[in-house]
Amino acid sequence: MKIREIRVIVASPGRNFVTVKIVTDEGVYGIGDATVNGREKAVVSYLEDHVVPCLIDRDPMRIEDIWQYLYRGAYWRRGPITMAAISGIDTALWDIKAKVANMPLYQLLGGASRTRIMAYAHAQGRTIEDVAEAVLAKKELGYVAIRAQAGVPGFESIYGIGSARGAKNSSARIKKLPREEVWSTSKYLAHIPKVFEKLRDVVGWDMHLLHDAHHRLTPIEAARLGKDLEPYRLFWLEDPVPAELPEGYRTIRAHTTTPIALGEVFNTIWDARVVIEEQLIDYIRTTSVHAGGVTGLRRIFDFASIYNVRSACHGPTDVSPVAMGANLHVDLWVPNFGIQEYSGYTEATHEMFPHAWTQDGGFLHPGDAIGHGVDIDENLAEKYPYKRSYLPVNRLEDGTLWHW
Ligand code: EZ4
Ligand code: CO
Repeated sequence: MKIREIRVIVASPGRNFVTVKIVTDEGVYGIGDATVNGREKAVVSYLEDHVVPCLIDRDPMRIEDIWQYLYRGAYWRRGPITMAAISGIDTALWDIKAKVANMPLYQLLGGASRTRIMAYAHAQGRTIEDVAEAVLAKKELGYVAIRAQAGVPGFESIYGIGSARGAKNSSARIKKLPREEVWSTSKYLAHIPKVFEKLRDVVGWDMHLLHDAHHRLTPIEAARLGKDLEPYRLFWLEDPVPAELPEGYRTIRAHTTTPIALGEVFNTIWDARVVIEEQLIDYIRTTSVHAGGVTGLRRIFDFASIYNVRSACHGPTDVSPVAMGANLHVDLWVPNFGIQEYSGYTEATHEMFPHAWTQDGGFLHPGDAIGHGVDIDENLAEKYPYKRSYLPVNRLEDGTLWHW
């Protein structure tokens, strides 16, 4: 079997997605997600100009060799663009291999370790009352785990939410440039424990509550927040500090028993090595589209398993239904499964990516279709052309650029 053609499909059914389709000379094809939110075209060029020509006529069964060829062979290793391109190719190749084997992908990985996959939903609101209402609405849908994000009094945007109507910088809106938000760590730290006090009053204790600090704190601030949140028994505190300096997590760990989740922006096992090896985190958030596909994810999760770190694939709206499907196959197999993020998709997105994976209340399942079970409707994709779009940027009250 040979790779005959690789198409890179860009479409925006509500948001931009980059999808790789690998077609073989025997007619079998596979698809993979290669989306990097806000930098989509860079991955398209990486694939079309540099990767695709190298793969035509290769044997699609040699997934590991192709992974190594694209990783080591580029000389310039790691990074989100390179790794999203590798991820798209890798996921499509696993789809092909599973189709050839006539099995759902999770069977190739070692089979199911569980019957269903616990997912967590997002709930957010500007006021504490609004968050409480949003959490109750998700509970009503059957979720047993919910991430709660609240507005901080005095600020317009609910931080960390890409789609929120945020700070008014209308010129940026007109030119379609990144929206700018305003942030104060001290106001946030004073407010957020009150949010979780209220949430425990409202939903009780039989519900996993999560919170995402979205990389905005320093280690000692995160340690303080973790301590202040201990009475509310969070499932986790996510991304408290940017992890370019992973040693900073030692400070957090030394001070609080609030579990820590990290890694949605990680691309490789090396990004995750220190925090896993030193047991500084409890959940590793790498996802198939950004961490090297099924091959990369499996390697990271196996490594994490020996350090009592559990899987928690990133699953926001910008991780396409294709990567979600691949994640769910890994989730069903992975022995050290923790949880799967699921923030849902627009109707148009579900239609454009017909998928075998299913949702039942707060639980997901990859389905039993052969391959990873997700497809792309290329005719529909043509109706949703690419639209330039950015994540917001964030500034302190004095104008200093901060982490979004
Ligand atoms: O901001 O996916 O946990 N989820 C998140 C996401 C990220 C976006 C970035 O593209 O933090 O909402
Ligand atoms: Co996050």
